[in-house]
Order: sequence, then C-alpha cells, then structure tokens
Amino acid sequence: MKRFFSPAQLAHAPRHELHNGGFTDYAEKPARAQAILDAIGGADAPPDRGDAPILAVHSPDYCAFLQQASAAWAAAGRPGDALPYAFPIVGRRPLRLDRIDALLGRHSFDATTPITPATWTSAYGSAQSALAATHAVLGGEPAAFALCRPPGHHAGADYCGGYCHLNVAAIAAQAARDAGHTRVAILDIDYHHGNGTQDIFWQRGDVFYASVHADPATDYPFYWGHADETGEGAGEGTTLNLPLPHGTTLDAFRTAQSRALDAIARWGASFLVLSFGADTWEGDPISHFALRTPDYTVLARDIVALGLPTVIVMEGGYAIDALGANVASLLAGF
Ligand code: Q9C
Ligand code: ZN
Repeated sequence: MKRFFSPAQLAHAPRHELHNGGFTDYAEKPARAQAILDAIGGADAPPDRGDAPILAVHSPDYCAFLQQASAAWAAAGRPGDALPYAFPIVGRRPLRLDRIDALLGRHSFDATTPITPATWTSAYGSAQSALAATHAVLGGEPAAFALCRPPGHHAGADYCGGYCHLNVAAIAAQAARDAGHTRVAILDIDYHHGNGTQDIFWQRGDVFYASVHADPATDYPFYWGHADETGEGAGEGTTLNLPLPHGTTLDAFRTAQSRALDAIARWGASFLVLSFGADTWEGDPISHFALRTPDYTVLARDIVALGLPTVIVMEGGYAIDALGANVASLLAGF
C-alpha cells in the first residue's frame, strides 16, 4: 500500500498540555510518527498541492491565525507555546479579536492544543500527506495510508482542539468530492468522537459521517457525539454516532462498526475516508477501550469487504511502544 508522510510533520512539538488541572507532557508527540514509520517500513514525501484544498474546508481567517499565532504570542512577550485561556461565550457578538489572547480563544474549543512556531508547517504537511493518499486512491489504488500527525478530526472549519489543527479527513473527503465523487463517506474509529469532522459536514447531504467512539457522557469532547446527533438541513440523516462504554472489546466494537458500514453502504457512498485512531487499544494512556493489536486486522477486513476505494488517515493513539504494531495490524487487513 502507498504510504505518505512529510518530515515537516515532525517539527510541531508542544511541551505541555493542560490535563486534569495541571500540566503534563504533551501526549501527541513527534515520536508517534517515528514509531509508525519504523513499523511500516517508511513512507513517501507528499507533493505540495498548495493551500487551495485546505481552504476548501477551513476559513481563511483561521488559516491566517494558525500561521501567525505563535509570532503574535511571542510579540506579546509570552514565553512558551501559545495556549488559549479566555473563550467567548457562544452567541456573543460582535467579538473583538484585536489581541492574540482573544484570537486564541476564538479559534480553539479547548486548552489542550498549544500552537508552536512549527504548528502550521507540520499541520500543512499532514494535510499534504492526506491529499497525496487521496489522489493515489483517486488514481486507482484500492487504498492508501496517510501518516497524519498532527491529527485532524477534532478541528472544525475555524477552530482547533484535541491536538488537531487541520481536519485531514475532511480535506481528503472534500478533495474526493471535488474530483467527482458525489457521495463520500467518512468512517471514524478513533477512541474520541470526531467533533470537527461532524461539524464541517453537519448540514451537508453529500458527505456521510459515521463514528464509533467513547460515550461523550463520560469522555472528551463531551459536547458532541451523542447518538441523537444526526445532522441538520440537507445533512439530516447523514451523521451517525455510535457511542460505546468504557471497557469495550472487539465484539461490541465490531458490531458497532458493522452498523456504520451498513449505513454507509445503504446510503450509496462511492469513496471512503477512514479516520483511524489506535487510542482504542487496551493500553492507551488516555483512553478506556480494550482492543488488542490483532483486532485491527479484523476491523480492517470488515472495512475492505465494503468494497470502496479507501483513504486511511491517522488520528490518535498514544501508547507509543504499541502504536507501530497497531497501525501495521490495521494495514495488514487491507
Ligand atoms: N489530557 C485525538 O485522539 N485531551 N485527540 C483529553 C487528556 C484531549 C485526543 C484529556 C484528547 C484529544 C486525535
Ligand atoms: Zn482520539
């Protein structure tokens, strides 16, 4: 299988994240990418397709913010990584966004996603990897893997969060739409609900979003991912959320994934984007499911049986010692 990764994706390396009221080491480390590369035998650098496919999903203001936030933070005399701490109340208008502190809160939904001088460069590289895999599949490959890091599924059209800046799954899906696929599905099997992906396609009837994830009643991102969220307007019925409890093992996960696959097949998708997180693994340090390494091969085979051209984009997975084997197990199923 073709695999894509840009060395620029290694540069984003925040020091800390806010966790349980204190600061801990940032979980979404560059070493994650190296562990995956070692396990899958490397990857090709993606060509640069420019920012148009990114701007097809994200707002120009938000992209400008990602590029400038770190310098503005430093210019305001702040040490360390740029981190939001003041958030606008939903619906309050007009917003005054003169100050970097105000901009950070406006374009973030949490305080776990610092911006460094390299964030834009790495997120841009991650998006280019997703686009390279997408174009490989559009060109006839049955499947391709984008080693996306930083990940993407928590990022909305104009906000970051959950270690995500550019929504690589959405960028891939939109590129497939723009290449002529009229019905594109995204299957998200990261431990966490992909709130950003859901938001981006919430009112659209041309992209189906299905997610299997930890119940937001107990888990991040809390405000999204409940079973009664099904989309709105033209998008009514094209969002499917399948929350599962702590301790979930292969059987229940596979059953839920099969429900998602059945819905995608019934809807008539011609192209699939798989948002893959290995944070469903039993030993993940920030998650509470109990999948085992060989289970990813089983899940992959069920996805292959759908018979759709598939772009796989990497999302979460924080047990670095097991991450390579878990990704290799998934790719083995393809
Ligand atoms: N500090 C992805 O898997 N933090 N993002 C939860 C622990 C946010 C995970 C609390 C978790 C985001 C792509
Ligand atoms: Zn996750």
